[in-house]
Amino acid sequence: MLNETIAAISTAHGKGGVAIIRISGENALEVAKKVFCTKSSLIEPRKCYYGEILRDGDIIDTGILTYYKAPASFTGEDVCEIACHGGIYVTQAVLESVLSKGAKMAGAGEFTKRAYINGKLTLSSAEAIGNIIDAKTDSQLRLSSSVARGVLSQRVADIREKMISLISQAYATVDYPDEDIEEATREQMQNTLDYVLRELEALKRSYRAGKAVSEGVKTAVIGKPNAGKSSLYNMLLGEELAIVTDIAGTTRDVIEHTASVGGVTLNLADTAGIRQSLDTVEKIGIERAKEKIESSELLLCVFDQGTPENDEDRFILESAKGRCAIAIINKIDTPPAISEKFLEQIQSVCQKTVYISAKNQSGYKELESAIKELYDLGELDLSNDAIISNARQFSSVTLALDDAKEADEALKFGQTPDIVLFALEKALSNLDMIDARGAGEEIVSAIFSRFCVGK
Ligand SMILES: Nc1nc2c(ncn2[C@@H]2O[C@H](COP(=O)(O)OP(=O)(O)OP(=O)(O)O)[C@@H](O)[C@H]2O)c(=O)[nH]1
Ligand SMILES: [Mg+2]
Repeated sequence: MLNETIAAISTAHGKGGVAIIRISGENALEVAKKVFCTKSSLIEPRKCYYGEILRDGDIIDTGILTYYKAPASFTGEDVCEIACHGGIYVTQAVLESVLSKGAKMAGAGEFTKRAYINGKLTLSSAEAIGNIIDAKTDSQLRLSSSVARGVLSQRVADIREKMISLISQAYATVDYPDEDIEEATREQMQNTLDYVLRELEALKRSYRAGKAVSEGVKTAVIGKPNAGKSSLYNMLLGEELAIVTDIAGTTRDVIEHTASVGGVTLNLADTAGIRQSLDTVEKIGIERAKEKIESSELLLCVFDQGTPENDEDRFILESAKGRCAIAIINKIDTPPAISEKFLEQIQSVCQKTVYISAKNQSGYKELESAIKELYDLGELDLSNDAIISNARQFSSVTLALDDAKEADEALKFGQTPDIVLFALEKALSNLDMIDARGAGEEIVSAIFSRFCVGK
């Protein structure tokens, strides 16, 4: 029930300097006062009070109480936060004391869910708070922090406002079904609709970058034995994670780690060099490498410029056909032996070609730029542009865009206003799913259950 007062430890579980126990709900202050004893008789909002923390009448710690009065709090309800010393046992004891005085243990993400229900956060902002907590790279942090601040919600609200004005214009004409939409109104509607279409298209496009940052791109490093795949893998990860030797066939198992390159999150797999082999273990590794080629979204195809191309190189290039692939011409510190003709073929198959020396760690910047460009990160500002970053938002935008296109056709072909209106209303309800004005309880619960308890 929403009006129950809930409590949880909001800081990380483990030993630390300070821990915070958060209480939210109608009785937050009443519960806090039973546990926290301070000299001031009046607890005012937005002030901190030093005092003693009690459990069963005994002082168990000293700490700070902060009171946020509804609606000016994270959840929009009355909130009290007790900061105590950050030991595992003492924090648990303070929480138990709070629970014994009438608060109920909060579920996963329950504070944030209440903030959403009380209109303090939109659904995409709430989701983004979860992503801030989970962020592992700088660009993930910048993107989720911008969505949490409401940059995306603001853009969606702006498009929504334009759609509502279109709908009200269509309604005004639908009352006179025998008449066509007046020319001046039609023109005005067309202008607004063009704007809506442009904005929805830009949002839809932004998913390529948003997804590449937030979810990451499944990437396989492939090439013939000894091309320098593992050397490149280590260069991208900034660590010697894969074994590098001059023995062809060093890597057998697929090795996987995550790297952030040019802001793009690469879920990187190093693979066995592909060749005809009689060795049982190597053969299994090569099979796995081939499976990785199939299941990856991006291929980093490594070619050794110091050796003439052979069937193994040709197999790699063949695998890259029709795929998203970057050619890495490695070992540029050695005399070139690869043919010009083959280099031309590489360039015509792969979206980008980059020259590097993995051994000397040169060419990283060029590869970074290539990846950045491939995922549109050169054009977008992660901190300030409206970017969609998950499948739920993408599906809403795509559906809304399709409906808006339907409305556009109806308007252009002079259809009756009710047809235009029907398409516009569908577009609006699909767009509204982003910030879930119409999202069902199931979607909302699924989003908040990803959070930890205390958030
Ligand atoms: N000169 C030179 N040697 C390189 C370069 N990159 C890698 N090598 C050398 O090439 C050999 C093979 O490198 P690896 O990174 O193990 O190659 P690999 O493609 O992973 O090889 P397998 O796992 O056997 O398929 C090693 O001796 C590396 O030091 C480079 O840019 N220049
Ligand atoms: Mg290797």
